[in-house]
Amino acid sequence: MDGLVELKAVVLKRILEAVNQEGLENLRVEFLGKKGEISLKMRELGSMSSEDRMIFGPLLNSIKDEVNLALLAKRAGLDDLALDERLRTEWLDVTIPARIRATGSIHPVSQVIDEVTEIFSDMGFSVAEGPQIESDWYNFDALNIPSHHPARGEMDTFYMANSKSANGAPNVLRTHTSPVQIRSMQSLGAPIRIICPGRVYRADYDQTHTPMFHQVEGLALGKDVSMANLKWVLEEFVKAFFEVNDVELRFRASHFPFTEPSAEVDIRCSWANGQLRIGEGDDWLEILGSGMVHPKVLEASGINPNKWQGFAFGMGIDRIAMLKYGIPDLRAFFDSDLRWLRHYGFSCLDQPRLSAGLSR
Ligand code: 2NL
Repeated sequence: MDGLVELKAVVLKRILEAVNQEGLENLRVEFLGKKGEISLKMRELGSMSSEDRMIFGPLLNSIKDEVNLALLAKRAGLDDLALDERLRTEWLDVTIPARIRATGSIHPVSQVIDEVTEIFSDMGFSVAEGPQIESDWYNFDALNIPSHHPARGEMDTFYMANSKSANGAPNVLRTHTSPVQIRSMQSLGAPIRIICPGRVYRADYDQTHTPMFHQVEGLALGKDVSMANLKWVLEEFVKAFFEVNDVELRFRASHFPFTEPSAEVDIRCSWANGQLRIGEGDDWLEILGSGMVHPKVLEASGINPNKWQGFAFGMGIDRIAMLKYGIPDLRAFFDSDLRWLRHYGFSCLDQPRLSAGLSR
């Protein structure tokens, strides 16, 4: 156990002289690691006489503590030096203009769905959604369109090659969102007030048709819900959506298999220099189809037609988006052209809010 004091002096001196954290760590291992010089000496205490241990034990411990303290102090000192060096050499020019970041925009279809949802929510309608691949029962039979019915042919239905429903008939891409309403009537029963916005599909492609487009249908059932309620709801909707105080609706007798009676609804408008004005003028603009839900449709949906009645309507979202925002070409809706999206898209902050200015 000779030379402990000298050993301590050597270790402390070398710690003081260390120039970086790595050198310091090497010193720690050299003296205090498992096979370090000081650690080995600690181990020798075990084979000493108790008198010797009384002397060397405390001495070794104090040396170990001192060395540890020196290591800590030096480590902190080296950290400070490293920080000073970084502060001296690293710098940041906070006056450089920020890089321009790409921002997305809200597609007019999404914007209009949000607007329609806001307006109908205010009148007590909830939003329902459902599958885009449907059985022919939900898409046709439940809506009083049996398999021989000409409406099946007129709909330009897409049939799924690899997907069959329970009765063996091929599934279809839904041609309207009505199946969502059938499903909602089955699960929620009556009374009910819902709108169903979503994608629909028909094999048709020209200037005014795309094979995928968007529809919103509405349904209200109660004990005494009538065409009068339909008229009020649609008037309120048109006024809020087109932001006009007054509007005149024209109900034209029509025919759909799923409503009886049925009406197509036009709104009074004018087209002056290619600019659409709602609520004034001598023109009429067709915006939707509607009617009282056919008793057979209620029955198919598990609702007693002797107890409940109500109205339904359907309109094209893409079409009313084009009308409201003056978008000339339907096909551009689905081209994903960034220039088009920047021009016709909406800011995420441009949220439709009835309370904030839509005139009613
Ligand atoms: C149109 C016509 C319409 C409906 C959709 C409907 C749904 C159920 C029951 C009864 Cl579940 N009717 N929907 C009713 C009338 C017309 O859409 O020309 N849409 C663009």
